[in-house]
Amino acid sequence: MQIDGNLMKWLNECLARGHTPESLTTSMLQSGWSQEIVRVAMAEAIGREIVGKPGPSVAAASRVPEPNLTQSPVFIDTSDRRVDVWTVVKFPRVVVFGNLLSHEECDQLIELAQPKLARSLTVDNQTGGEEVNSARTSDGMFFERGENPVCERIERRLAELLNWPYENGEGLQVLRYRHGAQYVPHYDYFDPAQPGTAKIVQRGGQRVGTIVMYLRTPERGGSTIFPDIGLEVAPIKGSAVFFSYDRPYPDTKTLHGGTPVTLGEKYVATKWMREREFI
Ligand code: PD2
Ligand code: ZN
Repeated sequence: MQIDGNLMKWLNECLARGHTPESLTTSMLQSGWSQEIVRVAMAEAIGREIVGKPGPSVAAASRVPEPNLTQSPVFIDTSDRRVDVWTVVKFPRVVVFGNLLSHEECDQLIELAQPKLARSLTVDNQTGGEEVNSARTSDGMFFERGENPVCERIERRLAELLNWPYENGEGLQVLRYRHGAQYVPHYDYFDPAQPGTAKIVQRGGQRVGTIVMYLRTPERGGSTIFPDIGLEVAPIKGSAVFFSYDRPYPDTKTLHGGTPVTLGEKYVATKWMREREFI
């Protein structure tokens, strides 16, 4: 993000007059500057991120998974597969990959998931338990991390592609969307304001990244949308959309959803990545 020169000049003058970075951050936010601009401008002015009490205004940024995109590669070689880079968005960080999974791997995951597919549950923020959620009309199941050779192979590939430890990944989740099924826009991080979150994040900290891998292409609908940036990703078998969020707040612009499938059936496998080892 490029910060306007006048803003930087004003910020540096205020700092020179003795205003503290913290007080300036607060007053800029109160006067309506976006959190992202304030964060980036302040980091540029003082040469470090402001780390404060976690909260929407000055939340500390976590490290996040990130593919190596230096030199704008057209593909990325992992140990066992050449993955294509289709689309890159800087902020929010979104990368669409092609050829991440072979068609055989997609079919195998669908096959292995069948016995356990049931109406999707989502984490209940109030209790930290799970509940049926009308916002998500797909059917789903979780594999354990490394539950079978195909899961393990894919998870090791993802760890390499996204430069994020295998151990920090949750097990793969497979979702089936039948005709009309959708996933209304949501954030994948756990809301810090909810009472159940403290318990959930004991197992490896917050979620900091997501990759949704498409296992079956529907004929109509079923794209993954990012309403804040007007991005729509077509759910093509073998491809995937990755995005990361360095703090659990909406200013990450990672609101996303799955549009209704209007013809055919869509299957995805989702991998969520945590800050630390997921146990
Ligand atoms: O299937 C999707 O397109 C989708 C959309 C939003 C999946 C998820 N979120 C998810 O698994 O978190
Ligand atoms: Zn999601």
